[in-house]
Amino acid sequence: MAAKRIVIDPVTRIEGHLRVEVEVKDGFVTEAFSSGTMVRGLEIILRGRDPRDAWAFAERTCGVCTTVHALASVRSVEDALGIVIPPDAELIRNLMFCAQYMQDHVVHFYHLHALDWVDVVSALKADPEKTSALAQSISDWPKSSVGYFSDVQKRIAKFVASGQLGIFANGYWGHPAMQLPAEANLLAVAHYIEALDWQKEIVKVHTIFGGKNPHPNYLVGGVPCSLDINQANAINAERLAYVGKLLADARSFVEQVYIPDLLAIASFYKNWASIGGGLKNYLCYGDLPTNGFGDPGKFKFPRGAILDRDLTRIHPVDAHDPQQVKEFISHSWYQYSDGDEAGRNPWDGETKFNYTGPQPPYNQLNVDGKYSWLKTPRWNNHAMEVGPLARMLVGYGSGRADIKEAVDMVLKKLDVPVAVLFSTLGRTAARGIETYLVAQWAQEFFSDLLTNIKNGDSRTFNGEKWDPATWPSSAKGIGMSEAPRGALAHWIVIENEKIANYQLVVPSTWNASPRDSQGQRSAYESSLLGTPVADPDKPLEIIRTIHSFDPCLACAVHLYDPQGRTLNRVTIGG
Ligand code: NFE
Ligand code: MG
Repeated sequence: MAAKRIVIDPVTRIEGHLRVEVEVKDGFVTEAFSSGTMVRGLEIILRGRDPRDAWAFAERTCGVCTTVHALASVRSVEDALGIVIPPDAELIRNLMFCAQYMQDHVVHFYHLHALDWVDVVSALKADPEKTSALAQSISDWPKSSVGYFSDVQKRIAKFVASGQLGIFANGYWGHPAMQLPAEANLLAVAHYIEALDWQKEIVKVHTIFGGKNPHPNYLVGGVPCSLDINQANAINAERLAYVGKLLADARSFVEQVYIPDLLAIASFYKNWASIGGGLKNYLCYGDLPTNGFGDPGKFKFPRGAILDRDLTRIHPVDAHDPQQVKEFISHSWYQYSDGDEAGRNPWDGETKFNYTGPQPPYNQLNVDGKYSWLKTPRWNNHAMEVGPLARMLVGYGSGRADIKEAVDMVLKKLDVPVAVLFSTLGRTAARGIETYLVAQWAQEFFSDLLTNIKNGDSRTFNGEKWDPATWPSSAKGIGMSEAPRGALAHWIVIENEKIANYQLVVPSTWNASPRDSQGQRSAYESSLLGTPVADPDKPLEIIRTIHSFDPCLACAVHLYDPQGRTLNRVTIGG
């Protein structure tokens, strides 16, 4: 049989604009291409601005990972100027980070990814009594009565009967790759609805410490809030108690709803433990410092790289070595002043558009030339996967006891070996495992914060270098983080108190990028090879693997055209 090209554009239940093209032959994917079809422009907007203001612009890269670019930005300036933030500021940043993870990962699992595995229409056939028994067999979560599931089922029935599935429209219902029993489908749909409600609570941690969500406030040198348990206008005893309650409730939801659902659903999809592995290399900058960002040995998420899936060897990562991270553009709609073949370290990065497509035959990407708005980052010339799976593998390989215990707990419950992690299922499981850890770590950070306050330390800001007159005439820095979707870093060059260059290299850029100049595929393209496709008109299996990365193309492209011109008109031919 001849290869058939499938175009998915736009991929939905993601953030931003992603096009995926695959060749399918004899029921399997034989070739894959990933393209970011939108262009924005934060690098250009940031040039010439005060570095202390950069976070407020950079944070608008994305409303999904709504804090991470602000964090990377303030860290880049702190790194350039040698600013060390007070311990309480570090703890508050960590608490905001943890709140972000819990919200982002739960929303991804239920609202962006679950419907690839859960058949909403099948839930109508479920027996509420059996659903209740199933719910009670996997968790102590109180909302598990027969009446509760029967009510949820009636709500779904109303949607379906009206012919307007609303938020559930256009799913691949009844697809042969849907493998859950009706009762598991009903349980998951009930929790889809509960999670919608829950996620708006946990982000209140951001509103308390950062004034608002999305896009809470940040500050170079610390955090923009003051701690005083007795003051009405500060983070006082009442606000802190509220944070404590939010964190405890979040942990209950993660432990009693998210993790049991993940395990229950995964147990029916173990065949996905050998699909979608893709690249064999994983990269983490590490995050959640406990002794300042200068001491990565004490991060909760360790730093390091894995090559060729060898978990016995964690390679050191030093982003400050300009040879290690480079961005290539041979297949991206940009140009470099010294030619498009060699990579550039982001400190010397350039952002010049060079839109060349579409080319004949117009209905498919010009994959021999430029075909994406994403640049292609490489670590020591290796294509790397970043994200929850990379973090759990680097943690596991580093012998970190808490990470190992959590990973082993999940593997044991599913009765599968560690090698299953290298897959679509493993990627989705890793996201749940790290959420489980983060929910615990958040409570540790919170208790450390209370201890510091009790001991009389309420400093949240180091203003020693606030005045630009104290800065050197030129300085360079990197602000690293582990965003929910993976390794994130902002590279900043400061000249005469202003930003001379600013480059963001974000998780979805690593994972979703086009080939590099040597033709190496990045993570999405690589992971799709070999994927079975039962029905080319309903490419559910492709969506499963792409969604397992939790794509965010808004983050990945972070460029826009300042004149608002049409830069990309993609024609999809019939
Ligand atoms: Ni817009 Fe983001 C995250 C960043 S991109 S979601 O997490 O950075 O992958
Ligand atoms: Mg960039």
